[in-house]
Parts: sequence; structure tokens; C-alpha cells
Amino acid sequence: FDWKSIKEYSDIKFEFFEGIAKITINRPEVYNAFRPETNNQMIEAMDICRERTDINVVILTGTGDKAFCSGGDQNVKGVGGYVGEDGVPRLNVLDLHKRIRSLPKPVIAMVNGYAIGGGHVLHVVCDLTIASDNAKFGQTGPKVGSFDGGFGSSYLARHVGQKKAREIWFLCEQYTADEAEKMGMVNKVVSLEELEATTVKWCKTIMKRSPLAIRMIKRSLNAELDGQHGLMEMAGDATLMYYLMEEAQEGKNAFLEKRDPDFDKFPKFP
Ligand code: 2NE
Repeated sequence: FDWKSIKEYSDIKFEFFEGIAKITINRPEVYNAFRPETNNQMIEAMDICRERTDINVVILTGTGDKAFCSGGDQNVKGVGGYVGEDGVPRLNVLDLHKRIRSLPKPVIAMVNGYAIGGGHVLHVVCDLTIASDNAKFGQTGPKVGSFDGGFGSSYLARHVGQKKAREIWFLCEQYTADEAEKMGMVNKVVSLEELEATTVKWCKTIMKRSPLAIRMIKRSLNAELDGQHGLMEMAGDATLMYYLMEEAQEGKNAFLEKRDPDFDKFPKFP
């Protein structure tokens, strides 16, 4: 595929091809572990994906054939969080989770190797996961002094059930791609050679569907878990759709034309 760079970063690659954006964590020397700068760059890329109307679907992956992401970079884990170049400890991967969840376009985790610790959480947060058959999934938090009680546990439990989610977190074992698929946290397993072609094929199929319907389905499925925030996002899209209707235009036009609005002509559906 003829991926073209959207913007250059130190820790990620950010590319575009035929309506698809691809964000690749590019720190193979640490198995694509993230540091605060990596997350800030992914957050900025996600924001660009949100704003650009020619981007329909986003792929998240890692460089190489060893790792998708191995979680937080243990070399920069300080007291109170991961320490960035500004010396401040942060857990800003949570802000990335919020971006992925909130993006009104599908995000597909293309898992090309280890998805471990915070890297496992990243694939869990994505809307879909396509994995190569060499991929390994698992948590390490309770082994290395960390945990994710947010989407990494509650949303994981929606995928695999409460018992399995507790097993994954309590035992910190690794699972093969086939096991992860059987558990319900991976959509499809293919060979490493087929991984990108399959993921792009899925993106292209999604792009043939109604973008507003896809957006509303993502919002609706999120709302079940996301409480008031999920309802707010879904209500925002309901407002967007209302703004597309003549009925909403009539209110604005009447105000600007200094007359009473005529809403009588609009249907009252059963
Ligand atoms: C990923 C895994 C299982 C791979 O094992 P293996 O044996 O195949 O490779 P190796 O030798 O461990 O790793 C290869 C190189 O990558 C570095 C290693 O230190 C090694 O470097 P060299 O010795 O060759 O120089 N590396 C791998 N993961 C790294 C990491 N996370 N930070 C820094 N360097 C890393 C195995 O490497 C592994 O278990 N990695 C650690 C996974 C881990 O514990 N991640 C953090 C969990 S906590 C977290 O991510 C988190 C959270 O729980 C909640 C919120 C936010 C973050």
C-alpha cells in the first residue's frame, strides 16, 4: 500500500492511504512501549483524524514483527507516573483511551506481536482487533506494579466476561492470538503476511457503509458503558443530525428574518 506521511513525529509514524489513517508506534527497541511523548503524539494524530473529513477509519499498530505495544516504558516510570522530557510524571495514555473511544470513526488495532500491559489495554479500547498468528496478549500490571481499572478492566470484562477478565489480571499469563479470539477480545486472526491486507480490506468494507450509521453505532455501543459521558456524546450526534434537518433550519431562519418560526409543517412521528 502506498502510505503517505501525514505528519512526522519522533515516536510514531502517521500515514494516510485511500481514506485510511495509520498510526504506528515506532519504538521497536523497547517493543513499542510508550512514553508520555508517544502518547501526546498519538493524541495529536487522533485529533487530526477527527478533524480531517477525508479520513474514515484509523488503524493503530506497532513497528516490526515483535510487538504491537508493550505498555508503559519502564525506563521512564517514575514516582507518580511516566516521566516525560519536561520532568513531569504523567499517565497520559488515559487521554489517548478517551480519544480512541470518542473518535466518531472506527479505530482498528492491527496487532502484529505482543500486546502486553498498557499495550493490551490499547487494543481493548480500539473498536476492532485484527491480530497476526504470532501475537501474544496479556497483562503484567500486578507483576510490575501497575493496573488499569478503567477500560482495561471494565471494558475487557464486556469482551471476555468477568471470570476471564479477573484471570487475565490476577495471573498475568500470556495468551495466543487464537485463545484471544476464542475469548472474544480479538475479531480475526491471520498470518503476519496477511495482516495489513486483511486490515485494509476490513477498512474498505467499513468505508462502503453509511458513515453516520457507523458513527451512531459506535456511540450507542459506547453509551452502554460510558454513562453520562456516553449519553452526552450520543446526544451531541443527535443534535448534529437535527442540525441537518429543515426543521432546525426553520428555527434559525425565523430568528434571522425576525418572524415567528413555522414548525406546523413538520411531521410529528408516532
Ligand atoms: C513484551 C515482553 C513479554 C517480551 O518479552 P521478550 O522476552 O520476547 O523480550 P524482552 O527481551 O523482554 O524485550 C525486548 C526488549 O524490549 C524491552 C526489553 O527491556 C528488551 O530490551 P533490551 O534488553 O533488548 O535492551 N522492553 C520490552 N517491554 C518494555 C517496556 N514496557 N518498557 C521498556 N522496555 C521494554 C516483555 O518484554 C515484557 O514483559 N515487557 C514488559 C511489559 C510490561 O510490564 N509493561 C508495562 C505494564 S504496566 C502498563 O503498561 C500500564 C498500565 O498497567 C496502566 C496504565 C498505563 C500503563
